[in-house]
Order: sequence, then C-alpha cells, then structure tokens
Amino acid sequence: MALPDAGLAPLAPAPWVEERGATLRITAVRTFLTAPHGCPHLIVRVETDDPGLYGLGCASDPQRTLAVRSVLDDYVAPLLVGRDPDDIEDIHRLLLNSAYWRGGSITGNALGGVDVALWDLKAKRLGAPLHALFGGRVRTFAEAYTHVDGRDAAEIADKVLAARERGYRHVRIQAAVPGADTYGAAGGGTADPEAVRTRRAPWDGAGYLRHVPPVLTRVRELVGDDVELLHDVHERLDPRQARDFLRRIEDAGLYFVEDLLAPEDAGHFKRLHDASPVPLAVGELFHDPAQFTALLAGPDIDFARIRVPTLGGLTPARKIAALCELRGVRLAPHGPADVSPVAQAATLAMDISSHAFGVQEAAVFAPQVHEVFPGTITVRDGGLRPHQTPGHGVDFDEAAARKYPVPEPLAHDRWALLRNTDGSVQRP
Ligand code: GCO
Ligand code: MG
Repeated sequence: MALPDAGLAPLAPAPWVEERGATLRITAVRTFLTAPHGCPHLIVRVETDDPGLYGLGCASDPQRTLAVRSVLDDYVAPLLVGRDPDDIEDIHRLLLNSAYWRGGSITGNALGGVDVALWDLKAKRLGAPLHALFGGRVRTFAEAYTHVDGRDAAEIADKVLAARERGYRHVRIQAAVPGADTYGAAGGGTADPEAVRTRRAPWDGAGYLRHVPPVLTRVRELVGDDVELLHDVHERLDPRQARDFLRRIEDAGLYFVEDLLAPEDAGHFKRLHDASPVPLAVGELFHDPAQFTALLAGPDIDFARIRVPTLGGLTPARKIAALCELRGVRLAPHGPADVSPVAQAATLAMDISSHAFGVQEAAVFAPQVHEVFPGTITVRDGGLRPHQTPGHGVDFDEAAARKYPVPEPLAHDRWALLRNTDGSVQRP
C-alpha cells in the first residue's frame, strides 16, 4: 500500500500546523512481524524527516496479529504521514475517533504501537530517558515477578525457592490439576505432548476448586513468608465458584489472585472484594480504560493488570496509573513473553515513575530475542531497571528480525479448543 508522499499535507492536519510552521514531520509508519521465540511480535516504527530519528512501539496481539497490522498499514499510517509526531494526545484521540466504533483489542494494540513509538520519539528528540518525561523516577527499580508451575506442592515449592535464590521476591505459582486442562501449569498434568497441543484434557472447575487451594496453601507452608506468592485463575471461574475459591485460599497469604473473573463478570468484583481479604488483580484483558475506571470507583480491586499495547499505549495507561494512585490501587502491569521487549521497556518507564506501582510481570527473553531487540532489559536481583539513554532504550534489528519469521498458520486454536467437562467451550 503506497503511503502518501511526505510532502503532501497530512490527511488530518492539526489546525495549529500553520502557527507552528515547519517542524518535524512523520514520513512513514512501518510495521514488522517477527517471532524470535515463537510468539508473533508486531513492531511499529514511526519514521521522520530527520534521518535517523524514529520511534519504536509494540502492537503485539498473538491472537489477531494480521488484523492489527492491517489497521496500522491500511488505516493509521495514511492519517499520520505528514503530521508532527509531537502531538501525541491529539493523535491518540484522532485515531480513536477515526474508527468511529471505538475500542476493542485490535484497535487498542494498533494505537498502542503508535503511541509508544511517539513517546519514544519525543524522548529521543529531547535526549532524555522516557521516564524523565513522566515526572522522573520515584524508585530505583521495579519489583518483578516470574512464573513457576508444577504437579504438586513440593515441586512448586522447590521452584519458588530456586526463583528466590535467583533474586525474585515475587513468584506466580500455578498448579496442574490431574487429568484436566489448567492454565499456566504443566499441560493439564499429562506428559503427552499431543494431548497438551490438542487440549484433549477438559477444564474441570469443580476439580480446580478441590485440588488447587490446598496445593497453594501447602506451597506457602513449604516456602515460608519470605516470598510473595501470586496466582492466576485466568478468568475460568464463575462468580459462585470465585467466592468459594477465595474462601478456600485465604491461608495461602497470596500477594494477589489474578483474573478471578472474566471481564464479562466484572460487576461481581465489588461483592467478592468486600467479602474476602485476598487481594484481587485484573486487567490484562481490558482494552478500554473505562473497564478500569468502573472498578477503580469503589475501588473493587487491589491491582490493575494494565497491558500497555492492548489498552492503546502509554497515553491511556498513564491516566489509569494516575487514577490508581489517587484511589489507592496498585499497578501490576502485564508482561509475559507475548509482550515484546519494546513494550516491556515502555511499561517500565511508567512503573518507575508511578507512586502506584506494585509489581511488574517480567518475561525471561531467550538470547535470540536480545538479538532482534538490542537493549532488551532483563531482571537483575528481582527487579527491572530502566536505561538512562534517550527514549525507552530498546532498539529493533530489522535484519535479525527477518531471521525469525512468524510461524504459519498464524490463526491458532490455542484458546479455541478449550472445553469444559460437559463439552461446552471454556474461556481461555
Ligand atoms: C499472564 C497472562 C498470559 C496470557 C497471554 C495471552 O498473566 O501472563 O494470563 O499468560 O495467557 O498473555 O496471550
Ligand atoms: Mg494473566
């Protein structure tokens, strides 16, 4: 698709463009697909008429990668070429409105990729690390958490203690339910890779309620109190089961339990939050800031699991972070391997400059990811530390990226195959 010539007036010029006269102009919005560790990443590069000055963002949605790329290539890029990259707030709202029917994760990730790239560009232009534009640091590092899972409490506890040895003070623990598909744990308790790939094991909600709480409690007994334990329910319980689960896990002393309910059942959080001392975290599935503001009014949650690309970038994410600070809710941004090192560094700029920050989910990236994304930030002593270089500090090596094409078929059935024991489909 041919982009408008940079010399052309932008399709949607800002009314103040004449006042300001000649400034930096966006000459191209380019997208790149790469999968250095198997998970598809969609990277956005906003280029300008200052050679060598560009911004990088991440629009990675492993479930709808090509749709997000089309939004960027076919709809967003033509609206941005010729515009001044400085007008981040104006561009964010203009792009949101340009779709008319606003919102959704595909639009969110597309706008998120552009938004992070524009913030990166602005910081580079000013010669400052990105967090300096957000009011500067309020902490030395951002506490990070890692994932462990296992088939029984002893195996999980050993992995928690090993993670503690590596410096982590926060560890997410997932327990396999024998014979059932369990999120984040060893393939539903089966060693059969084909059974894991085809998700032959069903989700068994009653079995999860019986099996997992005593395992979580036993892990706490085995590892002691010198480590924070987290658990992700992954939106698989209904409100009645969720109430029961909270009661059963009280003695595990969890730092938070995540996605206890699906976004569709978020109206039940208030009752659960009022009835239980167990801290609640939710939000990786939220693509509209209004989903957070509804829960922050109470507040009916304890942690906001913001996924910066999906929410539309740092512009909306930082507004939710500010509201969290004012409402006494903590940030626990999403950051597994489907969030690229570009998005992780951008999220870290928010974490390090927000008083609301609590803990950052931190993927452990394979060496080939570092090759594609020079400057990838890794966890050290249980925390993440931002670069002091201009921008978010992570670059993108196009040649290296081409070595890791996205595997076909891109449409995958990972979440479509999951069913309950009665054969009905189950949420991911
Ligand atoms: C988490 C998330 C992920 C999601 C993944 C979907 O808490 O890290 O639940 O594991 O499953 O991001 O693409
Ligand atoms: Mg999760």
